[in-house]
Amino acid sequence: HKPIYKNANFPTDAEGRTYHLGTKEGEVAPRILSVGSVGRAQLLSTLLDPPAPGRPLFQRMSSRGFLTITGRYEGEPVSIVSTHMGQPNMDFVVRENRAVVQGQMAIVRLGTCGAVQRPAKLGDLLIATHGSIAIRRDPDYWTLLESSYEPSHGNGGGENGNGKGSANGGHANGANGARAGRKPYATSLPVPADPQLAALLAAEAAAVVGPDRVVEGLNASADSFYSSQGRTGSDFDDRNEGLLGELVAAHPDLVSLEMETFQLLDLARCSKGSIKAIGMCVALAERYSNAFLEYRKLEELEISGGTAALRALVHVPLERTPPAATASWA
Ligand code: R1P
Ligand code: URA
Repeated sequence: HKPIYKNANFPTDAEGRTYHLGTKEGEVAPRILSVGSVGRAQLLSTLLDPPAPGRPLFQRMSSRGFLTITGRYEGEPVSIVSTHMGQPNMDFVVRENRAVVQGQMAIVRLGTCGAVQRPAKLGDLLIATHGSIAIRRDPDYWTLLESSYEPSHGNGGGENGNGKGSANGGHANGANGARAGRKPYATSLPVPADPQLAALLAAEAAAVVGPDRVVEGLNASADSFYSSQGRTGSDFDDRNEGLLGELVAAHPDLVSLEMETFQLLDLARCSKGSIKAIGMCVALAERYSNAFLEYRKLEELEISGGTAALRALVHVPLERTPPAATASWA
């Protein structure tokens, strides 16, 4: 049957299930491991405590392909949620899980990423202890490159746009003025990670893989795998040849480049104290050498990272709220 959604502001169906993740109160634990793919969620669910008789793992795949698995790790309820890729998907995961969980939450992302500079190397676990910055392609930069562009209002095109027939020379100069100082890629200020969760995760990661394979620093989350991560090619006019160099020069502590951590940390920062969050990634690519990890090695690293993430999740203190009486894991 097709669900009927009520309330366009925050749609839920008649059972209280969210619109994209499809879960309701009682199905999701306050401690969440967010992973990029369904396969990683299924792989890491093998680390959970064996289901007790009469208490199987909870599993639900939503119509949009978000998989939620809820069970226990070291006796503590946890959920593993496949998040897919990019900031809008992380937005669904954080907001829709927040809506179906009572009390304080902890969310750890385990992803893959590019290692931006040494000492981070292939296969290392890179932890966003210093927080995350967002990198966004600014389409206005290209719009304003077109000489036919004509700002429709006095200064509608940007900070220096002079509009039609301006004193400094008509259409093209209007666009030039609007373009002044604009860069093809905009970077945000950093948002912080939860320091307690970061310290726990770093200690657990070092215990699992050894301290020389854990690197802490700043993360950058881009709005593309390609352009805004500085990947170059001839099909598009991306103007990103200098991007990686500029990022490293501006942020000497930058270690990882991927696509979701910023959104997680930004929403946690705006959660009125109700979400503690951190991101960790397996370095799948070395952006400084162009090496890419052999894919057959990834599973073992996902298990290592997942083990560290689950341990940190169950050990971080949360202000407790009794679970809903209907909780499948209660
Ligand atoms: C791109 O290939 C994807 O891999 C990284 C990026 O953040 C993006 O989601 O993370 P995941 O492996 O968690 O998906
Ligand atoms: N995921 C990304 O987003 N970038 C990389 O370089 C590798 C994985």
